[in-house]
Amino acid sequence: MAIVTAQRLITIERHIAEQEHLHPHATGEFSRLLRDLMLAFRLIAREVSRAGLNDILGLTGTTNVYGEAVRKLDAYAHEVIIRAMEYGGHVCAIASEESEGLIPLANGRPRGKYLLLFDPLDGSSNIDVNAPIGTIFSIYRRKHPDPSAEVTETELLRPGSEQVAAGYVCYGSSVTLVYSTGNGVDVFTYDPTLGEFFLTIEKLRIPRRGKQYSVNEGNAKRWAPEVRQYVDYLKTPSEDKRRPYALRYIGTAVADVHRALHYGGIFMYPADSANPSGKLRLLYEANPLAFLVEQAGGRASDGYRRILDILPESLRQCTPVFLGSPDDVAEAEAFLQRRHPWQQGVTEPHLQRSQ
Ligand code: P6P
Repeated sequence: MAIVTAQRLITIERHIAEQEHLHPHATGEFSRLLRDLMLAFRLIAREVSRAGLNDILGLTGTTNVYGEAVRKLDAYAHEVIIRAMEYGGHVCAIASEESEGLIPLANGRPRGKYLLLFDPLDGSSNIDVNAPIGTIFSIYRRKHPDPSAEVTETELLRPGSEQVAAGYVCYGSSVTLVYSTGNGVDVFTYDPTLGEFFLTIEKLRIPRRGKQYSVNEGNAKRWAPEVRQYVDYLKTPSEDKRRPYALRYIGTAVADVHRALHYGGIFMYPADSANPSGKLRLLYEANPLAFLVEQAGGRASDGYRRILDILPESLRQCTPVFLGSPDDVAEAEAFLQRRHPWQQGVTEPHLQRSQ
């Protein structure tokens, strides 16, 4: 992992162009799709930075497909991404967490070979209190033999392992773009005075293990006993001082995963009695975040299997998520699968030897 000083002046445009040269058969269409997305992110970043000033806080008065109140910034981000994709003409289908099914693309515009799924504004309940929020995107290449055939919803039900790119923008104290095309994870920081995303971390690598865990402990009474045991384990001081872990929870998956990517540790949204399949959406949140975590050397699981191997059955499907440092996620899986020594009452020294 290399911290890149802005003096190298590698903008996202230069980076995309350099990545394109790595693929001799590239037509440039994928690069143009990414550039269209970056335009949308600049527009969203501008509105987020002015949210308190331009009457864009608050609710639209509508609800999304999950019955959640849609906030104005949600709606703005949703529209901007759709319009950027329609104009660019490099996608043949788009689907948003905020909408039901495929989003019809305007007639008369060219259609490309890519499928885009996105969460326009992740963590929108944090908008009105100036806490970090994010945009998440996931890109697949269409596999249908007949490019002229109408795209059907089932074509988007692809395992996350088939993503050709995924990323997020975290609108926090600074605006950060984190994305991967399968060749590691690169981090860009936005300079609003120039409207440029500058490469600031090249090939980000997540620590093998961290000292922070991120989960909504308010759900603890509704978790399975194995999840409670794992979190109790993290909170129990250990002889090697590795535990207790610190709890950090923002309530925006993008921000909680962004911290785990940098500091290590684990972000989790387990299943609970109110959300038996977890809360995070597989296609719009879990898959792109899992893709990035794995590309950074981390591990991404639903507690039992690799998230990127899950074959989706519906666009709105949810999944439990355990994302982060490989050793931390493997330890969480051991608890969920009831094979961790601590669950058999093994004391610390044996525990350390067995890990
Ligand atoms: P809770 C945001 O609404 C979101 O989908 C994720 O970004 C976040 O991790 C989770 O929900 C927070 O859920 O139940 O802790 O408020």
